[in-house]
Amino acid sequence: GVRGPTVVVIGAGIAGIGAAEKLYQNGFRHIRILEATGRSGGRIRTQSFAKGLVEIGAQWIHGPSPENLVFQLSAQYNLLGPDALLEENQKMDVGGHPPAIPVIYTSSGKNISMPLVMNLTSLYFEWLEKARNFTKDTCSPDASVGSFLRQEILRSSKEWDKDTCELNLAVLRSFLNIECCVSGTHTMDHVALCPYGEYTMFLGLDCTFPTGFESLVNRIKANLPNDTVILNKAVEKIYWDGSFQGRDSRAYPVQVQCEDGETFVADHVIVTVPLGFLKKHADNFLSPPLPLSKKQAIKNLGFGTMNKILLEFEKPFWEPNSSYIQLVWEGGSPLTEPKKDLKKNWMKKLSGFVVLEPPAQLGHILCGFIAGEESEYMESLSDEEVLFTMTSLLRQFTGNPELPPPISILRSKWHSQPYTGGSYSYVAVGSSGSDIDSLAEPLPKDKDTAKPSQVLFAGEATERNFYSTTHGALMSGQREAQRLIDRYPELGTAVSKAK
Ligand code: 6YU
Repeated sequence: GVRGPTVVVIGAGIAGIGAAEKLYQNGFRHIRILEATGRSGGRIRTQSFAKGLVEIGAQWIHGPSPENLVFQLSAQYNLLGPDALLEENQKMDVGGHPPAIPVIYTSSGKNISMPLVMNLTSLYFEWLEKARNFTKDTCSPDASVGSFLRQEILRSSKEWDKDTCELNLAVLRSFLNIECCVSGTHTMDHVALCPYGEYTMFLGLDCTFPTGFESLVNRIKANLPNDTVILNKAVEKIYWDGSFQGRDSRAYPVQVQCEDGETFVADHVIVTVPLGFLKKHADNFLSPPLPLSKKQAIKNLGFGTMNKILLEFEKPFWEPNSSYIQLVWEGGSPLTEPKKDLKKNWMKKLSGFVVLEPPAQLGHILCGFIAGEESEYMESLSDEEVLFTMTSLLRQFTGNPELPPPISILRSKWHSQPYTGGSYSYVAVGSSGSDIDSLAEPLPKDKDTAKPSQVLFAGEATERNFYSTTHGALMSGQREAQRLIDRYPELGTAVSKAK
């Protein structure tokens, strides 16, 4: 026919915007992005706070080096500061954790010696490295990263005398609280051991965006015609394989139905909704329904919560040049799970505070990180309650009962966002990397050459080696765009002729 293919993209996060842009650059001219909320960017979200900008979602480019698509584009669009562009920083191997030396605060205000912390840190990193070396042939399918770490801790703890042991365990508990933030999970006991090493890290010292992470999304979006993204258009159901009424069903195989009743027909739809949304709606989101393999992948893969608590202070109480304040609760241990009474204990899951730079521009801001059920509980509290708890906590840890409270607070609440339902995905015990591949599989399967795929799946959770990141999300969007581009070679030819 003469009309070019019509593509509907669901979700205006970086996966959706990235997919649309790649299609557009390859000659596709009928593209719509339907976004449920009133903004694009999804889990990339920059907001004004204090005297500057802060990130409510993604914060760092993890592994900013030339292989990383997010780094590539951000550098190309001039969105990075001078440090990020230094070649030596792009070559740095930080193993997924920035090499910041933390300032440690303990719940009794007791000092922990630096050598003790350094020793434990290097032990802990050795264990994490070991955890990444398992494969499905070398470990039991129900093993978790948590159970593995516990075993290593138990082994080492036999060599510690009683006093050191208690303190070491308390410090290791706080490392685990950080790890829960990194994996976006309630406990590392939920994170599968065998596939842990499939997650791949690029070289490079993590960096941030002086003008906000969202400036990258806006820059990519600017390459699309103005009316491509339709906001406040939540999709309720996808009818595919011509399974809908009306004359359009003869011309188009897919119809997308929105919550407000509006419908859009398409040749292809790219679904980029978060795994957290799919977990709630997998049964009714498609007609015909999702195949069993996909439903199982959606159920079994992990999608937890990690939130930020941003606090602005009139004056910093921390030492100048501190970059990370780590909280150690004495009496805590990685060998036992924290107490269940969330009202009383939720704040003990807080792993610590990143000191946001540059202070001159921003004001004095600490960004707290908290994962799991405690983080979800925190979402149910009021700003006043959280501010009050943070003030008491900091007074306790600094040993200064007069410490002035923060002058303002801003929090993320990713678990309660109906179109997100958490922070990011992980490979949970009971699932494996092949579940990620099932999730990414288009419908009908691509191999069936008679029928081009109608429903394609992208988003952070569909990238087997780069899930939970912005670059993984962007790669997934481009991957699905490429799948369609390969189907319409004539469009690409038209573009290169026009050039
Ligand atoms: C990164 C980082 N980072 C912190 C926090 C969070 C995340 N990430 P989107 O959700 O963006 O878009 C989907 C859209 O669909 C959305 O707009 C919806 O509204 C819409 N939608 C849903 N339903 C719909 C419907 N029915 N109809 C229409 N529209 C609908 N990544 O690179 N650096 O520092 C962080 C961080 C608090 C919440 C992060 C970070 C994750 C990224 O933000 C995320 O992956 C992408 O933005 C997702 O893009 P998308 O397009 O797929 O979905 C070993 C090992 C361990 C593994 N983990 C290690 C890495 C640790 C991850 N880092 C986390 C750290 C921080 C601080």
